[in-house]
Amino acid sequence: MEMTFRWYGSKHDTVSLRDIRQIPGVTGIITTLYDAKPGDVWTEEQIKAMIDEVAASGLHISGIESVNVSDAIKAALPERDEHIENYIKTLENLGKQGIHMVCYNFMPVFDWTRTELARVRPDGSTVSAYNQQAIDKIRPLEMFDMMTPDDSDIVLPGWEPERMDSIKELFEVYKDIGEEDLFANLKYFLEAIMPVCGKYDINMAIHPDDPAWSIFGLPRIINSQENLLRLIHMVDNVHNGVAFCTGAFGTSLKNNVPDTIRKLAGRIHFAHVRNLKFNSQDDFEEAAHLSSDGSFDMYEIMKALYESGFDGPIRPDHGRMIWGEEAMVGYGLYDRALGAMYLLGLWEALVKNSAR
Ligand code: DNO
Repeated sequence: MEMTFRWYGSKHDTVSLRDIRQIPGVTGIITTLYDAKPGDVWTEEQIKAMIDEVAASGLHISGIESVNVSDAIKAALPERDEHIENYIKTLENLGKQGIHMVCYNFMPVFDWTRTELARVRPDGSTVSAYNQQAIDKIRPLEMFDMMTPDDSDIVLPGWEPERMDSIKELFEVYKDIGEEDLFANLKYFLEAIMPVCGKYDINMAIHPDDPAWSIFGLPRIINSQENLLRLIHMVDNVHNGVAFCTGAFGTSLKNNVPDTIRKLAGRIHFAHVRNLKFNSQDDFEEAAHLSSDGSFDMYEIMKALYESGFDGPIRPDHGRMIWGEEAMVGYGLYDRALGAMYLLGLWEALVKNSAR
């Protein structure tokens, strides 16, 4: 296990590599070419520049989150094969530069979705939150207003405006695509990229849908234990794995988080570990990483990762805004640093206990 931290690059992030370097135990950075669009080829020069910038701070890149998969690939549009070719070239260039983990998602149109970006918690911190009734009341286009912080030009990851230019057409495209079609398109994509992943030893890590159910009638498939097992078996190659996000997968109270981690042993290549506080199945908010601040048993989650032999990068996720920090929602420095410390503490106890 390596403790890592997500960083959006010096152009976009309020958190610096220097700040991250000072969090005890954090050695790896998870980042992306933030200005690349889904379907683009990432050149070796671009990748090298990113690697060098991180290395200069005494840290290293532990993986990419994300190389985004275009809707042309997800929906099998005419440009699909061209975009897959480009994805393969990107993987090849990443592999040549020594990067071995790539996170992606297969959610149509929208990435992670929240209905509030700054709900105030009893301790005065603010967090993002989800309320199903709020979603049921709005049209998909209005999602952008919800995911755009009021008083800043910060763009949330997954909600880059240019990705949303063709939203109306995309809804038309997905009208006829059901879950089985989406599974078939995912299989097609994975089968095409497995050879390059084998050649460069790149572990693909799919991120679960957040929330773990269909919104606005769009199909979603990476949302239950059954479907995650189906995913790893349908392309039964160790490089076809999961970015296990406790907060995304755990949005559905039907999902047993530790049990699913154990069942996916050997195929979890990346872990996002965070806590959620449920007010009901239809209303939840982010919490501090500490078990008692939310609804999850974080010790059981870390124990399941430890006992199933998890050996990849792990990162804290969706921190609260605390101590007056202004940053990208969920991605400030302070609460994620606290989260990293807590997760490292749990891990140290697990290691020492099992050695005895
Ligand atoms: C949100 C993130 C997601 C995730 C992508 C992976 O905070 O966890 O945007 O990075 O779904 O492709």
